[in-house]
Amino acid sequence: MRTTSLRSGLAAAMFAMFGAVSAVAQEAGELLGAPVPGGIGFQPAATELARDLQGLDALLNWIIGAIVLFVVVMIAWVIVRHNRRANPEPKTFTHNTPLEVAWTGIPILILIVIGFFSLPVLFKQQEIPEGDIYIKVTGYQWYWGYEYVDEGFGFDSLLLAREELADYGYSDDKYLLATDTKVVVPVGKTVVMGVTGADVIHSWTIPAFGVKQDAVPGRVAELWFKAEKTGTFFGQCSELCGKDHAYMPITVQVVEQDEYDAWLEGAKDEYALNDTLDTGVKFASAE
Ligand SMILES: [Cu+2]
Repeated sequence: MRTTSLRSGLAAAMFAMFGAVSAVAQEAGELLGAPVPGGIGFQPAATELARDLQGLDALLNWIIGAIVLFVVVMIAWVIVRHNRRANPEPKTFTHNTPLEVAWTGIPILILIVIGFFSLPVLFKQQEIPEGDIYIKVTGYQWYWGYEYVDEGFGFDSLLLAREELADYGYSDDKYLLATDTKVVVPVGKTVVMGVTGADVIHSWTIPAFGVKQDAVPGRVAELWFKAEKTGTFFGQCSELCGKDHAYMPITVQVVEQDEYDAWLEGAKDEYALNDTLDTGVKFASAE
């Protein structure tokens, strides 16, 4: 559809403009999706989805900044020009039709502009494409379980204690981020995850991928991502789920396709469930 491509083209141009700062940070930083001490921005984007939503965030910040500036200037103007000394005889009118039309119409226009850029980002996240790999992820109190539904294996993924980090090749600052097993996916492939909860509501996220999905018992909600760079990416449960909510991190490793194939062979043996595995997972997008 022509309007769609025009719209996404415009959106891309805006994101290129406002997203420039994060793109620079991306090249300077290491290719890891992890929080950094003192960091206040986003983690470097590792997917198109993350780039889009960071661009949208930048756009909204410009709009918010302009509105705040405008209001501050008006307040200052009122303070200086309309105080009792400067303006001893105040006017007493109560209506001003052009002004009322303006303060109704301009906010509507601003909202339309925001919607014009935000809805394509939302739809891109929510319209689940056909996946190359389907993974079911289940939130438990308090760890995550993963099933590679087409491969017939699955495993649980638990927090690494501080003293275990070095054994698994993580530095000390990855405490509360690193897990014993990790989700391994190939770079440049579409991964569709079916997210559910076994007990209470959890939430699965990888900030660098721009994905976050509540894990609700009795439902399989889907998210998708296509990682553009190899590396290790961390997330944490993002829905308060009980006393160990802070201790159920998420680790995803993105590798080249041949490394993935090799990992898959080993994982099938190591994590085999059984031959008649039927996880009962229904991916709506795969039907
Ligand atoms: Cu939680």
